[in-house]
Amino acid sequence: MKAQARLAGFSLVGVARAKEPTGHSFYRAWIEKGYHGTMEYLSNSIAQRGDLDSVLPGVRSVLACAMFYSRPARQESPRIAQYALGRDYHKVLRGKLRKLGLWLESQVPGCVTRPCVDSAPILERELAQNAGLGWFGKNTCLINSERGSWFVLGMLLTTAELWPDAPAVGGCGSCQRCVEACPTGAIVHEEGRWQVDARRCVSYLTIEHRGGFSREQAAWVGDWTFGCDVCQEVCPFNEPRASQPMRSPRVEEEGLASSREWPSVGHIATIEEGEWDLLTRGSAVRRAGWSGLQRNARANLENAQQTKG
Ligand code: B12
Ligand code: SF4
Repeated sequence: MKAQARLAGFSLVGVARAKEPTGHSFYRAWIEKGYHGTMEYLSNSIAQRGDLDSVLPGVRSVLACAMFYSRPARQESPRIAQYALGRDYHKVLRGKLRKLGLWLESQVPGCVTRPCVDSAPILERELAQNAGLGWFGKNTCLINSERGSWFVLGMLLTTAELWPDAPAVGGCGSCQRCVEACPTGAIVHEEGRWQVDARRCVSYLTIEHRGGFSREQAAWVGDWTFGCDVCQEVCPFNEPRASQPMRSPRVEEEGLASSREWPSVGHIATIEEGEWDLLTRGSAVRRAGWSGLQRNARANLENAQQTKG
């Protein structure tokens, strides 16, 4: 199964038992504090996220897969998070997981599989940690000790019993680079755990937040037009290493790494709906919506003006 997943282009692959997540009470407390902002799909699915059986009845195992997407150069203007520069990873990963699922179903007659990339109510990072892929950093990203955190995750849930891996162990030690570099102070330490108050997170504001920005929110966004990579850029585990490529082998041919041509921030601030539609087709950037992307670019322009003034 793992060999098949590697052939499909995944760099990290592991198996976790489908058990009740230990971080579920933490998840609930995070929601109760309102840290999810307006992401109602998170607050509407608290119970489901503690019960994998509600996503796939009879589930026994989870195949956790990671694909790396790091690029040689960042996209500066418009400033867009690296994961979103190529083809929408949801589509790329889901297609691969679906094929892996069909393969497993052919090997284990009667078993059922379900591919999940973000959309299903599951705690992907905890499952991936249990499958040995990486551990939770202070920025809450999953970090692999050898290869860093520039990866996206996909899960294949299955009723088949697969041999589980050992959970990943590791930690940031005394390093606080991400906490200090976060432009909005979104990474906080409460109840003995590091967590992200999404309401202050630039990634949330530019991707998930709906409606206009308050003055404070507009200033927080800075020059980011979509997403934010700051807490990963400063992470020492993400320093490029010759021995460990920061991209998965199939990333280029899948289009996950290829950049499209982005118009200027000024252009995006007033982009027509039809042009936005063409520009963001098949891209994760579409998630911000037409008015959301315009709003982000307008905030970028205002912030640039203020810096000049
Ligand atoms: C909502 C969401 C967001 C929100 C909230 C982020 C957050 N930190 O929670 C926002 C919009 C801000 C966001 C931003 C980003 N996201 Co996001 N996001 C998600 C999503 C859909 C749910 C995450 C969630 O449940 N959050 C709630 C909090 C409470 O959960 P948590 O932080 O995972 O908390 C767990 C741990 O704290 C754990 N825990 C704590 N201590 C301990 C101890 C032990 C022993 C154990 C077992 C567990 C444990 O318990 C909690 C529950 O499991 C996941 C996909 C998914 N379905 O999981 C992607 C996901 C986490 N995001 C991802 C990415 C790539 C990003 C960005 C990097 C994108 C960008 N460049 O802009 C940023 C990173 C910002 C950051 N520092 O977190 C990737 C992460 C890959 C990785 N290497 O970690 C995921 C997995 C999507 C994917 N399929 O690849 N995201
Ligand atoms: S993504 Fe940006 S704003 Fe969000 S926690 Fe990381 S550094 Fe802070």
